[in-house]
Amino acid sequence: MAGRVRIWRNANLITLDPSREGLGLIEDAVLAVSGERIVHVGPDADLPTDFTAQAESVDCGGRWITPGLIDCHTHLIHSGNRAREFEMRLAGASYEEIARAGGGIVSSVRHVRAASEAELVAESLPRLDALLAEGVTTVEIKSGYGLTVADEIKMLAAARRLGEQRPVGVTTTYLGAHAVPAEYKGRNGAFIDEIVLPGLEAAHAAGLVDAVDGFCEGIAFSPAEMRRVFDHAAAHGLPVKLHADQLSDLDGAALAASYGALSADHLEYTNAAGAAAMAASGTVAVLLPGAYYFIRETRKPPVDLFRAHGTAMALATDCNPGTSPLTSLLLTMNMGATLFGMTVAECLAGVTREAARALGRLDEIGTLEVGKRADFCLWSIREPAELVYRMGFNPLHDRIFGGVADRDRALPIAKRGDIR
Ligand code: DI6
Ligand code: FE
Repeated sequence: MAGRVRIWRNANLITLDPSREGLGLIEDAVLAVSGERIVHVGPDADLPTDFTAQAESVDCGGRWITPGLIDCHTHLIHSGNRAREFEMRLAGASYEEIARAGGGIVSSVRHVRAASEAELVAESLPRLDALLAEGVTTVEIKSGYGLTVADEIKMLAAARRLGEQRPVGVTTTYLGAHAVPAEYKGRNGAFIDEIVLPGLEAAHAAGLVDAVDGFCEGIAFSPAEMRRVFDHAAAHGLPVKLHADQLSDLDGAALAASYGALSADHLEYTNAAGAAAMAASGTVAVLLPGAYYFIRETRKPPVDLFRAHGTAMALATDCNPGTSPLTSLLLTMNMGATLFGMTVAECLAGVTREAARALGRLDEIGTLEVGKRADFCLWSIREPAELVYRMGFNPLHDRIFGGVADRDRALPIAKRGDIR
């Protein structure tokens, strides 16, 4: 047997292994790890003796183990916040009044342009630490607040840097087609020609792009404009994702599916044909209840249609300063259940296996299976539903990334007061 083996015993496993039923539960189980990989998953009684002989073992005390949580849709890298704008909205201010007061997405763009890469990293680290403290082991991070070639690259480089500063997997998504900046107002086509497509090429050449995303909406980019971006992504062999049907039904889900997108996200206004097309193309529905809650949307994503068609569903925070200032995947699961009517099993799969699928990384992460990365969490709970049930309580006991437990490293968690 290669390498030193470490075994976690006396645990209950939520494996999410698709070859097992439901959550893939195994009680009184053992998880064995060698190096960065899982080498055995099963009931204690089945543990091969060569493991027990030479392995170092951790007694989990009957705790539960899940795969490491995966936040598959975030705008974690940003600068400044929009609390003032939030307060104005509470007081009844209109969109125009907020825009006139310098608020809205343009204010986030202004802050990101003014920040250095190091400042973006420093400002975003507390948000990342909040996610890690609740068991996140992989996070997707988008650009989209730079909206110049250099500033989009700066955001993606900052995202990669976060992954070097903390034990976490980071996947980067190029979101040049997020908004039209003031200097291109009314000239979407020119913005795509002069910034979005050249930015995609430059960021990709720098090795900073794992996927390409866009905001397909009346207030952002049309389906025809998104096709231009997706055609360019396809020409460079990059997978795509789409912010689709969030505020209106533009057939965004079907558009994403027609490009074999990894995911289509938001989807409050998605129709039956869109749900069916996504199921057929294996495009994951990434649901973002934090944004739904924060903007007080009333139209729910069509969860019943996704179930009926067999469309995979994931859940993510959409952490962003404008519509979802949320850094808790545990609360996101609770919202998926209470606001969208998802089951406990759907919520747990949504932040593990289905989130991995939405990132195109299911072969590596997202379930507890032999051969996958040893990214997992120990929870001080008595039953799986507790992870979805509580609001604002964190039962995480330990987080293991690549076989190494946070309890065995001096993990520098930035002071919560630092968050901006
Ligand atoms: N959908 C949203 O809700 C946000 N972006 C997106 O694509 C809004 C981002 C912001 O207001 O900063
Ligand atoms: Fe988003």
